[in-house]
Amino acid sequence: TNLSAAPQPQLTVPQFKESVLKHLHSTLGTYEEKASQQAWNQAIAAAINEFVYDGVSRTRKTHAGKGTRAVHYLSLEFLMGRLMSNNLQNLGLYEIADAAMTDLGQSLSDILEEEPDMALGNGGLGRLAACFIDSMATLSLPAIGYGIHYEHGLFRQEFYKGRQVERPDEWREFGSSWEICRPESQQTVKLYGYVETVYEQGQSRKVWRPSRTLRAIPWDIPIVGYGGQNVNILRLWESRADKFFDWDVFNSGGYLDAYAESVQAETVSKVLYPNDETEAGKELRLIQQYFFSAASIADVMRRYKSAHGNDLSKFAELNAMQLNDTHPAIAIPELMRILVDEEGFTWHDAWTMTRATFAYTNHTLLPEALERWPLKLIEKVLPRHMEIIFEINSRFLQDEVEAKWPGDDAVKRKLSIIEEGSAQMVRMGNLSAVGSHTVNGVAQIHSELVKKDLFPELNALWPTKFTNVTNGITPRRWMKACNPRLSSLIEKHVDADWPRYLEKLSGLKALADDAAFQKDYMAVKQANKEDFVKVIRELTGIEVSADAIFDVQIKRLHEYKRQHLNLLHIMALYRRLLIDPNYDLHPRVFIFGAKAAPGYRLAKEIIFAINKVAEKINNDVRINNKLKVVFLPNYRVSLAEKLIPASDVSEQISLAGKEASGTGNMKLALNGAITIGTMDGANIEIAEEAGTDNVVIFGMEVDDVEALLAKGYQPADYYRSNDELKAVLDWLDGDFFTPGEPGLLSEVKRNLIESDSFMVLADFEAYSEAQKKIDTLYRDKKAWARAAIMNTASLAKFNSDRSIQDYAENIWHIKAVPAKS
Ligand code: 26W
Repeated sequence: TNLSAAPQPQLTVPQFKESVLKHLHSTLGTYEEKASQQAWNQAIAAAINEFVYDGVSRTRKTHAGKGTRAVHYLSLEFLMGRLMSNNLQNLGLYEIADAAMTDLGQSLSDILEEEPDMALGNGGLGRLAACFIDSMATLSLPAIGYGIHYEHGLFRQEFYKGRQVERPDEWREFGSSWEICRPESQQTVKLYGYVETVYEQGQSRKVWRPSRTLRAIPWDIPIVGYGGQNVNILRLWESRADKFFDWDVFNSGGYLDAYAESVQAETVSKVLYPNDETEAGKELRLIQQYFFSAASIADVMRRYKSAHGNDLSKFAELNAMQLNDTHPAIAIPELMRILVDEEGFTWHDAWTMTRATFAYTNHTLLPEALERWPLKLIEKVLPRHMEIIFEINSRFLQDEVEAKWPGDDAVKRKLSIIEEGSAQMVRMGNLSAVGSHTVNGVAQIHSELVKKDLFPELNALWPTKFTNVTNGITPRRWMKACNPRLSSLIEKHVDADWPRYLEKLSGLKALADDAAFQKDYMAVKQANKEDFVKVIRELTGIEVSADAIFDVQIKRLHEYKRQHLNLLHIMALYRRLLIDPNYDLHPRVFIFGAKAAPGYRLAKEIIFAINKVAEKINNDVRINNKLKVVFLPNYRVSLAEKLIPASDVSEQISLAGKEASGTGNMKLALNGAITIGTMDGANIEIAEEAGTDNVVIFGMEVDDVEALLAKGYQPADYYRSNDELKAVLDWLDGDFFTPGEPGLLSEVKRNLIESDSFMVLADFEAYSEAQKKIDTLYRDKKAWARAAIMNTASLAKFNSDRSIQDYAENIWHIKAVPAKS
């Protein structure tokens, strides 16, 4: 086998030890006997950074003045998690560091736990951006990620009497080892004010007179590609006041007033909005979007001009910008403003350049998640941008829509970037689609629905604009680093460069029926589960057995994801066990991890219901430990890395048509969990790749959902006609799960019977049958092992390197530029 492609360590154990001690002494100002775990962590980071920074410089030098097209990935979220073990793995230093720390009488794995997660994202979209920048660096692509340097990332979740409580996330309280501040690259961002028309030489032009200025300070996070050849940058902008302290006000005695402006300016990058899939329409959020879009474009401009001078004619040729959903869509009128107002381009030329620069990824079809901003708000905060949006819209409607559908006002109303109504709104999805050369969805079915349901007319207008790029995950973090046992086993059978070329795992297919390999593979799963039993004990005090099936649903809490379908089935199992203590059930542990948006009432009620049902079941001696329910608090990247390798069953049970892709489904399947899922998002493609025998698919498909909706969905019919379903729903009404306090869980029941927007009741029976198949399959040890191995062996398609290769070739048109050694 070819072992050469695995990253080669660039120093020995004694050298690494020496470096860590050097930094402990001269960077941290402490010594072996005194150092805290945190100090050790920082010293190791400093030792690693010697390589990382070298890579940053080599990559920069390689790109400087090279004149190759680069991509700029604009995202309001980057859910990075921890960086240390990943950086060690990608530099080929993990084993070296492990041995060095053991020599020093320390435990590397304990020290790794000191690192707080960088939780600068909500869920799927943010984690996707993090996997993507790993792949861009690994593929040696000239690429920069741009985002916001939030002081507080996604809230920390606690449970109090079963209810979610949000606490501030303090990831940077004591600084962060990985970021480099680059004050020399700061930018200013302007806001508010008015637009003036200036007449000179018989010509008129528009001049924006902003009334506020923010400073944008860049913090760079180095992104180490696998093998360490290229090190790219994630550039996160922090907001500061232009003049952070008003001395005149201070001298006249207004000490607190003197700080007022800086406090206001700093709120812009203060906190990540914790909403996943609902648009709140808050002024500060719009300012966040503009702040980082404008700073990023200014940064790209500055870099272009320093390399190529003031002639911008090659700007679009050399720069691609990807919009991660519509959150940075305001970048489109911002680039137009710079080209037309500041650089003197004609509208036509500026528009050609802008469209050649931007591409847009859609991540959701849920109407409540499609961003719409009140026109009045944009007018107030960004008056010139509002004018530009009007101009983009009127030209689009007159030149393109009118040409295709002459005289059709209905289609104009539907396609207009401005939505008419009592309050006019700007549709950011329409703006993004009109201003981009390519629009993509994130899984095959989702991309089809983008064309068919979201933008059917735009697709008719521009049939080649819409495309698909199925999501992916980085196998470095989601296998190599998080599942060392399975990685070692894999390495005994396939080439060592599998983390780069995941298709090499298909070599394992030949071993899927091999008794010895099955035994080794399942022993890895068992050991991972035994480790996780301890995690569950530490986090919740609940005792579970590693011999039970670990059935896992980890994702944001949302009705469309249907955690409550899972709950109803758990209650049904519990009821069967109470009715018949001999009910034949393989012991099962249902594990949940999920945060709810703080303002999402029903989501919080579902968390509460799961916690109350869990409490009752976990303490009921009658069921003989056959059933346990664990809701892990504060689900996050670092917890996912521990849980996924220990999972047997992957719950992917969204209502068909609603989950754009899902990426947790890929992580779990790669690590050998069997999917129980609907024909939705990437589940469909996972079933295709792993084989339909190796996943359990159930429930309505998109067509069935549409048909049921057309016929008129009556959830109460299902309630009345299914005795078990009726019994478990009625159970929520009494005080069985909330002793002495009847009715606390009634809202969940009421919602399901009266509205059930995501058809939980309609899919209950099919789900219940699918769960029986899981139970039966698990008892057949060989069949289960085979199916799990087939999943691990077949997931190459979901390597985020493949997704990024696809973007690079078909959307960005950029090529690899490997950094010189
Ligand atoms: C403005 C409020 C808001 C905030 C975030 C609306 C929508 C979002 C995101 C688009 C939500 C999100 O994370 N979507 C998920 O994106 C993943 C990556 O493509 C997909 O795998 C998930 O299916 C999709 O729900």
